[in-house]
Amino acid sequence: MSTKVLAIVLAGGEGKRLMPLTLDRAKPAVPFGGIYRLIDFALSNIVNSGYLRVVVLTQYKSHSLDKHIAQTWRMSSLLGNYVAPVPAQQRLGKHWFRGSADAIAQSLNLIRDEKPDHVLVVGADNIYRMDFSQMLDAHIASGKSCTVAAIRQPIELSDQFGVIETDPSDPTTIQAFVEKPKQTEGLADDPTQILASMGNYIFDADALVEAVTRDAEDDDSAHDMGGNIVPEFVGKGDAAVYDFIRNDVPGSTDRDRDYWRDVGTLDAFYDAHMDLIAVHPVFNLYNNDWPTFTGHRNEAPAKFVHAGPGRVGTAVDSVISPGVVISGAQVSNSVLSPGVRLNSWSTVSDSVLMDNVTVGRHCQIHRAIIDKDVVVPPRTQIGLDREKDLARGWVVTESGITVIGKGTVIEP
Ligand code: ADQ
Repeated sequence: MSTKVLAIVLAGGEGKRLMPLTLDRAKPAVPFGGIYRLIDFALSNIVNSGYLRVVVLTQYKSHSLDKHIAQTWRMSSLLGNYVAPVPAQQRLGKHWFRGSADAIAQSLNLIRDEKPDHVLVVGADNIYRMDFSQMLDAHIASGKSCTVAAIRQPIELSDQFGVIETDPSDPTTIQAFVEKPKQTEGLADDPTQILASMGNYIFDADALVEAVTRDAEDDDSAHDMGGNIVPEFVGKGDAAVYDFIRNDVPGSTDRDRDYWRDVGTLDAFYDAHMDLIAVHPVFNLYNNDWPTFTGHRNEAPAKFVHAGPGRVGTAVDSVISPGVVISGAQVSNSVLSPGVRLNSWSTVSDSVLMDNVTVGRHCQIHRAIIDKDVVVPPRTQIGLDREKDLARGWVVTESGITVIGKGTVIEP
């Protein structure tokens, strides 16, 4: 059935828990996987699903996000297709976006102009592959006005997700939806798990416009999609659930077909990188049937240099981007972004190095995330001694990953 779809990407999140990576960029603009930004995964899913009219709602420190979208996601306007970043419009008063529903309320003119039958609303901070056209088919078949995509998650994480309870006599209908509950019960067939909202929704356009308009006038509302809008549809018996594991994306394997990661914390962000470099990756970047698009700088190929006796430049079990030069240094289990330079007698293991990080001679870097443009002076140790790293002002996560913010000047 042919239906007109407008896709809205919610990209205004502040990403406090990803500090210092979000110190001067919005969370969806955080680099991921060597050459991507987080938002590339949501946008690639949308365009691979065949939806080419896309608005990206931004607000917080959106400069590098806007730049990335303008440079990478320019589309041929010949057919009226676009990916357009839209900052908070302040159409409803002089505030920026409050919650995510307010972001949509302030941009309702976009829906009125485009006149879609359905609106796909997705978050911008998750790593996964999904064909939204299959979700749309299920949405239409359900006869409901709202469909929420869902995946099972460990019950300990229930306070990070919208938790869905389905109707036992009609498992596609959502009976209850609680946003980030402190305590909840597990699923009947597995008490260790909950059914979590993925933060992706499809609405009948008219019903969405009506709901966010009403919500905007409610001073008691937090104006949040998960906290306010979805529960309202659920309360009317008008919300369906779409089970993500039914989604079958071209080219996916048994290992990665139901991969979905919320990379809201530094540890989750780090773990998702390690998923990429596993020998049999649980998330396969090399699926050309469902490509992840991004912008490339014009970079020379990666180069590995034998710099002298005992100074062989190598990398194993690693993802190495163009423009990297590994000269007499050893890299393992790591992800290196474009322009990284490593010098002799240094080792980098279990780490993520972003664009243009330069590492001098005789350095040891282990279990670290180093943001763009950091210069690591010779003989520096990072990630070997938690207390020393903290004393130098770096962030060390609960699981012991040392994180160094963009452009940090490291004293020799
Ligand atoms: P969270 O991700 O915690 O939970 P939220 O902080 O609202 O919810 O972020 C959702 C998306 O909206 C993100 O992509 C964020 O960048 C964006 N966003 C937030 N505020 C915005 C604003 N004012 N303007 C524009 N964009 C904004 C959500 C759901 C849960 C679900 C999880 C799954 O609320 O129910 O389980 O996602 O990750």
